[in-house]
Amino acid sequence: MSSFRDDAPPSSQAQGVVEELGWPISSTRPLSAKSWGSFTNLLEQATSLSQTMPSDAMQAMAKYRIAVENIANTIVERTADPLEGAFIEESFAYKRLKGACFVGHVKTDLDSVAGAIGAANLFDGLACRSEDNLNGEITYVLNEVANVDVPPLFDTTAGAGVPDENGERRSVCLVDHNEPKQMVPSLAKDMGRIIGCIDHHALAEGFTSSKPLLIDIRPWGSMSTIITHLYIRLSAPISKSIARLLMCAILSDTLALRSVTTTDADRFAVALLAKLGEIESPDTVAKQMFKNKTRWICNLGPYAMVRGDQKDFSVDGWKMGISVLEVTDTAPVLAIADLLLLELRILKKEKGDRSGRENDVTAQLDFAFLFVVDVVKQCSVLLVCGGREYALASKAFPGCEFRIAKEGMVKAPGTTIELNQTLCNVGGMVSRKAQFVPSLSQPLAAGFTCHRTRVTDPAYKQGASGALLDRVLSNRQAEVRVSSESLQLERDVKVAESALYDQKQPA
Ligand SMILES: [Mn+2]
Repeated sequence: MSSFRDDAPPSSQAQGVVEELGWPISSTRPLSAKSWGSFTNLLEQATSLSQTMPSDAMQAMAKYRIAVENIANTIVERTADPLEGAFIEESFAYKRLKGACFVGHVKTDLDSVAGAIGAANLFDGLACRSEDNLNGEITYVLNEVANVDVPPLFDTTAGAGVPDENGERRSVCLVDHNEPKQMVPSLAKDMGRIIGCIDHHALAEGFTSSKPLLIDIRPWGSMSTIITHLYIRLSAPISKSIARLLMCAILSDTLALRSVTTTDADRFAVALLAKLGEIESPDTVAKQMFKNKTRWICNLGPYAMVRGDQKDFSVDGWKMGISVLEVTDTAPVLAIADLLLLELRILKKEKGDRSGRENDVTAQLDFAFLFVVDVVKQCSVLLVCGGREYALASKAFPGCEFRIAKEGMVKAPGTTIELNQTLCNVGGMVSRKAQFVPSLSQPLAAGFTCHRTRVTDPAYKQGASGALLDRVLSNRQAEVRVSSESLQLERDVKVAESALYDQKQPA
């Protein structure tokens, strides 16, 4: 069945597994329809590599070595003399992205920023960042790996958020998101400007348009993989700097190609970009990236740690918020687990905050979860901030061990959860999109009930601690301020804590 095996030279058995899999693609012969046929066989054989190679990035490099060398060599010639396919793509499909403004999602990440820069470079456009603060991973990669400028802020940049000297604003192409909730707020109110979307997320219900858009959404592990693919399809040269930037973004989104969201497209792109970026060990770069991100995350303080990478989901009328912290070491995060649990409780309430007016309980969350992902060991723990969360987590992660989130904690967060239920070890799960959300959604979709009804239910009643916490928050007794010492966002936790924890067990 496999022409790869039938045609294999007899000596191939003696060669290394990588060499064997590479045959008959040659780094000197140009790729042809025939050799791409063998490439398909090569992909089918790929699983046999997993036991023999030390890391996923090394596997990818080995697996695609010959194909990568081939493309790296020919891509320069193709720039001068584009393939017909590239000519057609550029003339017809992608012409409308020329000169556009490219911008990623708020609560931004490396994939969003790198993808915007990569796309703007490809289409002669303007890359913008969606918000002011960039995490430690983004600044590390921009400044120290890729050596590119930090893109300007969308809202204050001429041609992006404000008109340029000719009074004009560019068309916008979204990268790495399509949900209005994740757009720069000024853009979400002005979606008519959007002419394109390059993304790797599920299509959101709220994403509509009055005119047809150019949409390139692929089920790959990173949006920057799609941008890499576009460079190749359009026969465009990939500079060392852009190659490094895109490679880092793919490593970031796929946790160094180890997340379940990783596809062969991502592995191939990393192998190619490492070659073009002259990076010998993507793993070493990834480790540095994750270390910089961890240091940055742990310096944020509990308020920002809970809100930095937080998304809301709704299943069968239940509303849950899921925060994720990806770190190389979970110890410094769990050392402040008590404060994180408190912030999760406050976050649920905060969603109903109507600046000064009475809290809109129906806009609150039913559940708030925080997953602490260990990107080195590729496993996660879940912080469980209350009785509802415990009820759902114990159904969503059956058989997983629950324990106390922080040794020495003395008060459980609420009257319907015990101290030894405040952390759940969910094991080898690491992906919000592919694992956390589906696991938590499943029981909700299957008729979940607990001691409370949905917050949107007219019959919903908060518990005593919830009601008191509401009052504390609306009286601004635990307001968030910038600490003059640490420059972290901080609040008077004592008053919030006593509202939450000092309630008598209901009779
Ligand atoms: Mn992404």
